[in-house]
Amino acid sequence: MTEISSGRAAIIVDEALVPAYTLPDPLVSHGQPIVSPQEWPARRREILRLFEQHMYGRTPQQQLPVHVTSSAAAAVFGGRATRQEIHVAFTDDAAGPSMDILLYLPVQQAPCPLFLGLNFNGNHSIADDPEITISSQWMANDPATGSIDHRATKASRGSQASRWPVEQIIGRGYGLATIYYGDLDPDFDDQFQNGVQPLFYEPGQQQPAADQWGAIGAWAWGLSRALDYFAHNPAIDHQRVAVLGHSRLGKAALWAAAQDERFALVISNNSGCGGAALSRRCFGETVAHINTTFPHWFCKAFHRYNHHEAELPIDQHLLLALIAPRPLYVASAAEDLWADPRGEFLSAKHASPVYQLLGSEGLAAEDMPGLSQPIMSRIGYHIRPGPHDVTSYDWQCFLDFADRQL
Ligand code: GTR
Repeated sequence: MTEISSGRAAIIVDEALVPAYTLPDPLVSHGQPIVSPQEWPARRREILRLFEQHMYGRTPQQQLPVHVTSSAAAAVFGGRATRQEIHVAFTDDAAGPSMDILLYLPVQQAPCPLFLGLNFNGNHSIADDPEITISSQWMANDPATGSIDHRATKASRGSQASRWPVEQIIGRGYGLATIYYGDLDPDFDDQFQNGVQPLFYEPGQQQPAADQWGAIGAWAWGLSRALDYFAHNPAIDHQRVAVLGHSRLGKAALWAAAQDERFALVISNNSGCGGAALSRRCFGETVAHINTTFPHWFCKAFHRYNHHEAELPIDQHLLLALIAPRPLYVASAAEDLWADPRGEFLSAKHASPVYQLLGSEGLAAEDMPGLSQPIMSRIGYHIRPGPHDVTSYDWQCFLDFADRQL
């Protein structure tokens, strides 16, 4: 065991210490091999149920009485794009749970493809633009001041701009939509009293049952509600929406696309444990670490796998297989050992047989590529130098991948 950084539990960061493991086969159901594409939808449903029951929890299917209001579209970037704020209220109560979509669209004739992703610090943090409403939601801390008064200040405008190269995205012909993840469920353990979960409680219910959704489920649900809205906006090609996310929000993006097949392309950036990385490797963050530090992220049933990864009926290559045959890109960072880059690569590789069954190429690599040598097959992958983050190099690869695959 090696201590990776102070304040974090001791973790395995040495390949030699990875335990021997056997992964569940995506193409075997109840001992029977899946040999034709026609058999995949039933196997897909079975895998999805397993993720619901044992890991992320079930997402409610009831439709809410959504109310959408939009600000006027303002011209930005010298008239090359518009910026708009879309308020989506989930109930008839204007003060009830809601989300705000910050939407940038290139000015063009045809409906445009779009990247959609949740952000960590409020929509106002992605660009230094005084016209963007400052989030009034609960915030873990203000990235600009380090203040933990749990509300954002003006100083945090644009504090996350390096992760959101809006002008570059627009220049490549894509729109960008982002939502503060705390609109859907503020990221702390309050036994699910705030956020969208209570909207779905049965009479007398106080919190989700052991197999019902946690925070990641709620964040993923919000991504699908954004997609509902895109289908009503004629400027957006809602059949070409790429959903992406970094870290915990990468986990949410993968889970959203696994459940909702309307997402045309998925990008996981450094999503790690509970995202793209294989749980059974126990490399970096483990199931026990994540459930202890973030008891509200997954369903309660997942906690029984703390230190018992081998008993999981699923592993994360099966989550990636649920995306098939849609394009999927997995991005790792070399210094981000907590997220297990090799585990992310192997997961993509072991999802490939499902892509191949469906007539697509999967990941066109047997071994992990070198640094900054992106693989751009139907499942794409790169590992770049540097720490846990979203960099302009990552975006360059995401845009190149979308150009090829969307
Ligand atoms: C870490 C967590 C990771 C990852 C990360 C993030 O503390 O252990 O699973 O989600 O946070 O979201 O930045």
